[in-house]
Amino acid sequence: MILYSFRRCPYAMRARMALHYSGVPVHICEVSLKAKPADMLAASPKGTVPVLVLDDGTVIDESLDIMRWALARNDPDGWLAADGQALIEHNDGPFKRALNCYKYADRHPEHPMVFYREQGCEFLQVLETRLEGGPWLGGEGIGLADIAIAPFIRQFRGVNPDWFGQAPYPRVREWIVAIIESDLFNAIMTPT
Ligand SMILES: N[C@@H](CCC(=O)N[C@@H](CS)C(=O)NCC(=O)O)C(=O)O
Repeated sequence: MILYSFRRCPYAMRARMALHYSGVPVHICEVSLKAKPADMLAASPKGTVPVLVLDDGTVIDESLDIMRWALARNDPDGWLAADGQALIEHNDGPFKRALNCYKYADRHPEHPMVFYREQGCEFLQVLETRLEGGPWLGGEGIGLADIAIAPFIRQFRGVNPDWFGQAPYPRVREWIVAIIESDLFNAIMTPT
C-alpha cells in the first residue's frame, strides 16, 4: 500500500496519524506539490494529497475517508466511539477558510489579519467549550475529531505563537500541546 503525502499538509498529517495508530503497514511517498508524481495523478487526477492506493488498486483520496478506512481495520483505543463529525465539518469548512486568510492575510487585503484571526477564534471558542467536558473533544478518550482537527489548530497557532500563548483558550492550548508532543505525532512527522 502506498500513501502519497506531503509532510506539512494538515490533511496528510491526519491520515498518517490514523494509519500509524491502526498499524496498517503503508509506504509513505513524500511528494512535491509543485511536481506531483504521474502515478499519483493517474490514481487520483484531482491532485490533492493524501492519496492512499491499496494493494488491490482501490484509491482513497480524501483524508477523512483514509482515516475511517484505517480505523475500520483496527481501532484499539476506540477513536471511532467519539467521532465528532459536526466539529470536523466546522473545521474543514469555515475554520479552514479563516485559517487560509489568516495565514496569507497579504493575499486577502479586503480585511486586516486580525479580522481573519477573529473568525478563526469562533471555532477555538467552540473547542474551548467542548474541552470543558474533558481533556479530549469527545470527553475522556481521544477520538477521530481530535486527530482530524489538531493539525489545523497547530497551523493556526503557528501563525502567531505569542498571541496564541496568551489567548483566552487555555484548554485548547493544553489539548494541542498534548497532541503535538505525543509519540504518535512525532512518529508521523519524523522523516523515514
Ligand atoms: N479534501 C481533501 C483536501 C486535501 C488538500 O487540499 N491537500 C492540499 C495540501 S495541504 C493539496 O494537496 N493541494 C493541492 C496543491 O497544493 O496542489 C482531503 O481532505 O484530503
